[in-house]
Amino acid sequence: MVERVSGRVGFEDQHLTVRQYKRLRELVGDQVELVPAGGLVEDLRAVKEPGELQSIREAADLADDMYEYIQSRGLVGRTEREVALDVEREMRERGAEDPSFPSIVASGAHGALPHADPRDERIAANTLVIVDMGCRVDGYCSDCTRTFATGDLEDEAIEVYELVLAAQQESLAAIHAGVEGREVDAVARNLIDAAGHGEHFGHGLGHGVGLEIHEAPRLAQTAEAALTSGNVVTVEPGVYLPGAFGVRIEDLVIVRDDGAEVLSHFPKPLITLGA
Ligand SMILES: [Mn+2]
Repeated sequence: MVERVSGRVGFEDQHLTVRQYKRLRELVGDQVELVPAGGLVEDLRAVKEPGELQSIREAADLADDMYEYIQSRGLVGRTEREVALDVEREMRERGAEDPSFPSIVASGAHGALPHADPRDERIAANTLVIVDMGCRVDGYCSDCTRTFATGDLEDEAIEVYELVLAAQQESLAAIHAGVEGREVDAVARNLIDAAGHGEHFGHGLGHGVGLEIHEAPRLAQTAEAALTSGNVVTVEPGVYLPGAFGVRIEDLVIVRDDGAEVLSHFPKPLITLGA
């Protein structure tokens, strides 16, 4: 028998089903006001405690190690799926609970799809390959993207790579507690716009990372919330040329009062990997 009480009770309105809500409504009785409070926990979660930061740091370190592993194994001649499965097996061997999301390995024109699934296609020489993956450690996610070359590239691919790298570094430098998410997004977007690729950067600059791979806060054109010390966000501009190639470079960072502490350490200048 549930004791009848009065007052206000917050409930999680983003995931609670209608059926569960009706059951809750019955259980708490008429004297209780149910208040949608789905953003409450996410807002609390957006500022990480030291123990949470330690887990995220370990997850980011493991992702760094995975990029070194990819570098040691080469890309040319392997299928995208082979590379993705190999890295996911290896991260588990080294202590990850899981990948923090299905790994993306996308070569050539397939890289122009920001959320590409790895295919049973062999990776060719002389193209670009986007690798976007993360590891889960103690329940906490990491997220990192690097774009590799597999040989000689056309000038346009090199120019786009340098543009994305500049946008990534300049927007990283714009991060500190107090800046709005949309202001950081604008730093990268303005640079990419000015180079004539505004229409080829079709997603937000970044997102919060924690227990979930996508959580608060956002770095996007509509993100008015100011960043807070202890937020953990990605910074991941991309340029995608349909039918040709894509470039994305992503670091995971902790927002601090005076800047961004970058947790992703794998080098960002263009690296060429052979077989
Ligand atoms: Mn990401």
